[in-house]
Amino acid sequence: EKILAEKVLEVAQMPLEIPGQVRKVKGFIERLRENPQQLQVIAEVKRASPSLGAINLDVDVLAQAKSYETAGVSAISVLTDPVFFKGAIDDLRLVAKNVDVPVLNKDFIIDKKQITRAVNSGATIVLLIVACLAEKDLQDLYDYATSLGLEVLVEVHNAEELAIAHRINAELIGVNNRNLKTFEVDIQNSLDLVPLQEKERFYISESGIKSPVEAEKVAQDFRAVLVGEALMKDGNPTIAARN
Ligand code: IGP
Repeated sequence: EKILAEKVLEVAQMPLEIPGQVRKVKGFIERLRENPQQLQVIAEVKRASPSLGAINLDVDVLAQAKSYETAGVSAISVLTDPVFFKGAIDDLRLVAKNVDVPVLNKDFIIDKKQITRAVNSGATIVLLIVACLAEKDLQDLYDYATSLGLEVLVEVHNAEELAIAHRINAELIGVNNRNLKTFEVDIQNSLDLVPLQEKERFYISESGIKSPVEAEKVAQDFRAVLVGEALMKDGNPTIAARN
């Protein structure tokens, strides 16, 4: 709630931009389709977080993103929330301008202005968090983003939120292993929702993937993992593959 209050203030100051074209890059979903057997990685640029505080405050964002790309990740996530994650839209611009992989704008999106800003900054994927939005607003933002040609990752934490993601017909669904209230991470969160997965959608396990051990646990039932902290601390994104 603190984050959303802050976000309202931030968005109020954001200019109304006219959306341009989505940056041309092979899409994330296309990459998943091409690699049905192998767990894919979305690697995140994350300087700090509310749960950990500083992770890597003066990271060389460009070098970090380049090393992710070289390691073969399917997408790069860039935190753009300035207050709680010490991110910046300029981080995303810098990354998008210099890599050839999809870039995810990781933020708390509550307004179309943020989506327009994401496209115009070179993002090709945006995050929409079910827990942050009324279903009607979620649907509107989802439709707006897809109409621009963006891919949308819809984030859920539990069965109720997953049902909403299915209802709005999300193709890319991220299950966050981090409890938003306690900040505790548990991979079991992802595993618990496996029986509710639907065939034609792509599921990603987010947060708390610290090593190949955790990646292995979800590799059977998820197409990708979203990894931040572990890679910001030691830059080795060659995490596990299922075969
Ligand atoms: C990455 P981790 O535990 O590997 O650093 O987690 C990512 O899942 C996490 O940063 C995240 C997040 C979010 C951050 C998932 N959903 C929503 C901010 C907002």
